[in-house]
Amino acid sequence: MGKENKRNISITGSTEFTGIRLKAPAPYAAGIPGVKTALQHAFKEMGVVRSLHGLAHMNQKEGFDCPGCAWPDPEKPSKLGEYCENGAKALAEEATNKKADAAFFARHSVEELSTWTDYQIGKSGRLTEPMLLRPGSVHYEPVTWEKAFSLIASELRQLDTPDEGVFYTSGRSSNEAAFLYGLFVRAFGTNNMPDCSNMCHESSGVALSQTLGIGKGSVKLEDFEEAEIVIVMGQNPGTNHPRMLSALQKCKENGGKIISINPLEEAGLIRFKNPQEFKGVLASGTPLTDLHLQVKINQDVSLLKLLIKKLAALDETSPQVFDHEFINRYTHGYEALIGHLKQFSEKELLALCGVAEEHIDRAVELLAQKNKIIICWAMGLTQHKNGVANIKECVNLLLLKGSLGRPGAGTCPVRGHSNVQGDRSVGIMHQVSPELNASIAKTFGFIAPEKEGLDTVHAIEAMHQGRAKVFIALGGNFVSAASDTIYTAEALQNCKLTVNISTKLNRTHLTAGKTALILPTLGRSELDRKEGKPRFFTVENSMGKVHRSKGLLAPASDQLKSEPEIIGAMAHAYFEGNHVVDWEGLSEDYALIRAKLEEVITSFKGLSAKSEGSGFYLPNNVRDLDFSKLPDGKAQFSCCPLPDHQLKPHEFLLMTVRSHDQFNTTIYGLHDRYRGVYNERRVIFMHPDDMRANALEKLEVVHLISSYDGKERKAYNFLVIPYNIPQGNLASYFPETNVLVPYNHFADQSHTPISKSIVVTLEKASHV
Ligand SMILES: Nc1nc2c(c(=O)[nH]1)N[C@H]1C(S)=C(S)[C@@H](COP(=O)(O)OP(=O)(O)OC[C@H]3O[C@@H](n4cnc5c(=O)[nH]c(N)nc54)[C@H](O)[C@@H]3O)O[C@H]1N2
Ligand SMILES: Nc1nc2c(c(=O)[nH]1)N[C@H]1C(S)=C(S)[C@@H](COP(=O)(O)OP(=O)(O)OC[C@H]3O[C@@H](n4cnc5c(=O)[nH]c(N)nc54)[C@H](O)[C@@H]3O)O[C@H]1N2
Ligand code: SF4
Ligand SMILES: [Mo]
Repeated sequence: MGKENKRNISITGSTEFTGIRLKAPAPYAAGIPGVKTALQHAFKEMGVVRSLHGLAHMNQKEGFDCPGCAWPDPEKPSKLGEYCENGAKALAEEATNKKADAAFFARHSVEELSTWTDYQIGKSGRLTEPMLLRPGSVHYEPVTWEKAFSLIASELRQLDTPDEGVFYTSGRSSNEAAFLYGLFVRAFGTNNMPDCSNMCHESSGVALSQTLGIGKGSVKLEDFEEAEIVIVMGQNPGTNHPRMLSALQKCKENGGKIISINPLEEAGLIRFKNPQEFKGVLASGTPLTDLHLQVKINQDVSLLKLLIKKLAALDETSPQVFDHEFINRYTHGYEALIGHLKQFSEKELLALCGVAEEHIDRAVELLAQKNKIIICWAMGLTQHKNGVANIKECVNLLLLKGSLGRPGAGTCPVRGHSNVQGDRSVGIMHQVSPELNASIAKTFGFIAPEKEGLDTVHAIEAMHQGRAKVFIALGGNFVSAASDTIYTAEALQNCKLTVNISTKLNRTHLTAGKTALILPTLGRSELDRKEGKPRFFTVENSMGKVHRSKGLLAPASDQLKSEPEIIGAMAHAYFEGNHVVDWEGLSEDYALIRAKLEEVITSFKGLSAKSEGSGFYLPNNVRDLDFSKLPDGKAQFSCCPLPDHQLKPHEFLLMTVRSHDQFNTTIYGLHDRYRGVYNERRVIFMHPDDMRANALEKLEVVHLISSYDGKERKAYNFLVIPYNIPQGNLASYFPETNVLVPYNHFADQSHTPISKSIVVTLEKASHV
């Protein structure tokens, strides 16, 4: 805990059990239970009228973009409703009628709140007015907006260098808010802009930029209708991107095949009952996965190398297996890749990946015949030490098959937060972009800093070591989302000031710096009005399409400010009106922000007009097969080493995943319906043979221990559940297990924490 911070804060909250019930894992996704759960959540939090009003406008052209994930809306949204169970839950969470107001904070101290579970904290309701936590105090108290902004300005001015400030962003902010925030941080003088991407798809961004010249995916939604094969790797769409199942369903209906690659057999990938269709609710639904490759955790590179090696052998006898015309014309490094593969024996790769050879051969047979292939992936590939290599190996396969830049084929990194991709596009990044800086200088007349800033893991270290002293977050829940919870909490508590611009209370408000502010803001779904006129903003979906979003529900409180208003006022207070940018003017007029955004980032040219209706696609060089920015002007093959895990006996690889009832650190409920776990989150999924070998009974209580660089980290109280998972592998939920992830172990190049391959041992609770 920080030296001057004497508050007695529980970092992890309660570790008590909540009363587990187990059932068999679900045989299908969505259907009637999906609709029922969606409406139950919405009605309970928002009441019937507000729920129906909100849901009817979500993902509709004149409405607001779902605050859930980044999956795109179809061209013609259904009048029946264009949302899924989790979209409804996300809305219910945001548009709840409950309030965490001044009376709430007077009743509950931060010390008391810190002992609550994340579920209890989240259920306290919407933040309604700015709140201040004074040094030494344990109660947040109301503060005026004016005082809050002048406090921030004064703390920022007292820093020895702008690099002592850290400015985090979570991916729910609009393009307009994120652009303004990035502009302010650069005008302030630092590139310390860690963001949730650093913990998420950063590995995808790095791998795709290096191999294909753009850090984003290449497919459009309609490509799923034409794809012959869709590979879904390291992703659980049934829970995290539910409407992706409709796209997979269309692919199947058109004769496509689906291969899933995952240590778990996720229910959402087995069978789908589309609740938007009459037949989907009543009949047995669509079987989705044709072939499941049950890979061991972090052995995707071994698996992909094996598939490619076998395909290469077939290609020697029938050279149409690979697309040689494409390879010759568009790629670099083919010979090197084929040479590199000779280092590995099929037997070795087979043993490493743990998949049955007959399944591998079936996959090879399917892939050999087809060349319209889409690979979709998410956190199961990115959150490993070799996260970047995982994705480069996917690119290798697509390049060999010529599966890029043609209909029905391409890369599909499925993004998490609803505007995480847009935030990056408009300048939220810790790296320096000379083009962006030049554009800023031209448009605004100030010089943006040229020193690379801190990403998430390095920002934590800097705050812990006292090199950074003010932490400001535009959304998110930093302490629970980041790795090494206790170390990260200490880092925040070390700060002189922590500021959270938030919609809901979360643990980061409690692991506060010496002084802390909560600045409550409008959510996506809420009516944002200026002088009586409703305003809209823009977002970018997972497939690079930018469109408008306009909230319509009555705001949680009349004291809320929009994100651009908060950022503008903060900047205005800091510069005291002495700056080349008219911060106040910009923050009030989103059209003006858009006009400047178009000027600074040329791919957004025409934003104001083109974002109308279903929006517009940003340029994408892979779609045009233009690799001119890469070495040789070609797409790059990569020769990636195998992952290196030397596990000792009794050590396991643990992946930290999402339950069906959470959105990241927001816990909607305590069930994980598709995996058959009810009313409990402190569970650990384990292979029955591993349980026997370790003399563990079903529902026995264990503690999880990770040990890196001689430091032991412990997560207490987990119930063992026998599950269909590869031997030597374990699964549990985040954020409860983030205490185990060492902050200084992360992916090469992308610095994404290793949240999906943590080496752990188990300790029986009774032994303590
Ligand atoms: N309802 C809901 N929707 C969400 C979110 C949420 O929390 N709740 N979060 C949003 C965000 S920010 C994101 S980034 C996405 C996350 O979406 P996902 O990436 O689907 O989320 P995870 O639960 O982390 O699931 C990872 C999947 O990868 C598998 N996996 C783990 N390790 C490996 C591996 O080594 N190899 C392979 N092949 N598979 C592996 C796991 O079994 C699991 O199925 O979802 C977004 N949408
Ligand atoms: N172990 C482990 N750790 C992980 C992951 C994992 O798979 N395993 N996944 C990682 C991933 S992929 C991600 S993206 C990060 C997520 O990291 P974050 O984005 O930091 O976390 P969230 O839980 O999404 O943030 C929720 C909070 O955002 C605020 N909020 C919600 N909507 C809005 C809004 O419209 N505006 C503002 N200003 N605030 C809002 C609310 O106050 C809410 O409490 O976590 C990462 N951490
Ligand atoms: S798939 Fe994602 S964006 Fe679409 S409704 Fe569901 S949660 Fe919202
Ligand atoms: Mo994410």
